[in-house]
Amino acid sequence: MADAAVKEKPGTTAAEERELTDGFHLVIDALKLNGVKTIYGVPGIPITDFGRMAQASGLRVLSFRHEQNAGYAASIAGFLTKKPGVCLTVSAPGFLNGLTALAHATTNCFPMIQISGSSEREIVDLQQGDYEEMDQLAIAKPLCKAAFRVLHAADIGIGVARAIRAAVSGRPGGVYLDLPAKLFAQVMDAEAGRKSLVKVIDAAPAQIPAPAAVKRALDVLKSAKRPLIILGKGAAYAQADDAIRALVEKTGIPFLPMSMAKGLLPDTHPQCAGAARSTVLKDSDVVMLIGARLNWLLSHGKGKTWGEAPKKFIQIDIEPKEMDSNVEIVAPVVGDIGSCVQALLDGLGGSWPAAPADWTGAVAKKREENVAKMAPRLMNNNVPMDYHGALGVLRTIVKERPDAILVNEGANTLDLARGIIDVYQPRKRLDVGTWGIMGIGMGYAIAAAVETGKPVLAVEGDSAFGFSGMEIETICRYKLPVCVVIFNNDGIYRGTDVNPAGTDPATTVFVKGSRYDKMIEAFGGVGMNATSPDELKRAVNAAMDSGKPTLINAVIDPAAGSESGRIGNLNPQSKISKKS
Ligand SMILES: Cc1ncc(C[n+]2csc(CCOP(=O)(O)OP(=O)(O)O)c2C)c(N)n1
Ligand SMILES: [Mg+2]
Repeated sequence: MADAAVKEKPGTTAAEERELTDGFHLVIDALKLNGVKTIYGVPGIPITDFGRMAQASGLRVLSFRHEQNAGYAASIAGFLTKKPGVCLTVSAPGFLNGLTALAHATTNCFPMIQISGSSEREIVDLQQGDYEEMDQLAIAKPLCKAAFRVLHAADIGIGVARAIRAAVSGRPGGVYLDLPAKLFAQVMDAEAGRKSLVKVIDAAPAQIPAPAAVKRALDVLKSAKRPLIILGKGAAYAQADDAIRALVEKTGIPFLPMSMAKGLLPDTHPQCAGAARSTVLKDSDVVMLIGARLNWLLSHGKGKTWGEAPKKFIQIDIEPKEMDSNVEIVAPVVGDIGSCVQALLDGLGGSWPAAPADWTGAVAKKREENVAKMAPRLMNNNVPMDYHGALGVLRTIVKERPDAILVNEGANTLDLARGIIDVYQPRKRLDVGTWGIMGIGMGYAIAAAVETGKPVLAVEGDSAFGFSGMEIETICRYKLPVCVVIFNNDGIYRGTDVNPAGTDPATTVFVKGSRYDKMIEAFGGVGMNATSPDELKRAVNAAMDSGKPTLINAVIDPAAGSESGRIGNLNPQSKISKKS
């Protein structure tokens, strides 16, 4: 579909051109005025020229191969920067492709704005069959935090401002901004246009917790015999790293980081209870949640995981509705994480009693036992590789390169990497998040490299990689320092399943012995095949040293994984053993 190129209009003088502006330029000016620097998207009608003009104006416009990956990139850009990541899509199909990522951003509380071109309102509303006809605003609405449509060029400034504020204020989330094709070409007086722009002031205002709520929380915490702090990705998002560390260290309470909160304090910190997870969840008596929700990832705060003993929950969250979502919260502290943690710190005073030594000692003992049990498995040099041998190598590499960003998805590849690879700095581990979604890999890797300038190590199940694999061309095109390691076990969970009917391959297996490394060579990247932990170590170190786009095919024993990784218990079970 060839779009019109940007051309000077015949018959207009330069002076006349200067006095006018249009929808294209107003959207660009509004985004730039509000500090947007990067747009992630896929071009096409009606936003091709918009992308060109945005790029010409100095915005970075990164073109992807599929909108979902551009959307995931925008979502994680939002997480990393506390500013809305912007994803740009074409009408109907492009819009829908991006929408999964927008819903994902909302679920994970990442600020993101999907800006989508859309077809002509008059025709869409009469359902007369326009090019890519769809009532996009109506479809987006239930899947995001807010959705807006702008019909007049004079409203672009306010529309962009509303989108930004909705995305980042309170609990962050995804926002949809619908821009029909006609809007882009609408012309208005340039001076009036400039005046119509809105610079959002204090887009995410601090939300200070009530002193009484802080005191209540501290009283509960003080009464604890076996306290535990759980850090969620909300805590990582807050960028209140020093205050959080001070609170943990001053109280001496063991802490458990959720997956994307790993590294807020190093996993090797003496108070880290990551390797004693089941013990601390079961045996704690007071649990303080900081930016973590009691959803499925924490077994809803009840049941076997949490043990028999009565438990009191303190919860720090910006969203009041989060309180009592699953179990009673005896001390809700509502406010932004930074303000809440600072208020708690201030309230500790100079004589806060250290967490009881019998409890911290028991947790430390359990942790050391578990770490010691794991250690020999991580040092194996088996061929074919198992997950532990391969991850043992990556664990050492991340320890030596703590500023690299680790992107991780898969089932076994995810669950085992989460447990094995220690993280040392905040916001260095990016993964499947609340939904356990496959497909975030390459989009996250691209945005992580672009937004932070740091090297990226993406550890991917072979199935997980397939969801966004074409973006290795994007990685090569923009010459990003991304090393992708594919844990190739010939399939989903395992590569050993057999279809009892003997016809097609089993549903969970792929082509055996695939060489994913060959794919990146097609785009000028470096491909390597690794069959042993030693080979894997050499290959990853070479890639990280070079900073060149690299894809390493790590051959994993097809029999090594388990069904659904660590969450096989969530699979429904058929009670009927055989159906004829
Ligand atoms: C969007 C999406 N589709 C499907 C799934 C179901 N699913 C969970 S893990 C997984 C792939 C696991 O295989 P792989 O990435 O190869 O990891 P392995 O366990 O083999 O190491 C799939 C398809 C999902 N989580 N998200
Ligand atoms: Mg696999």
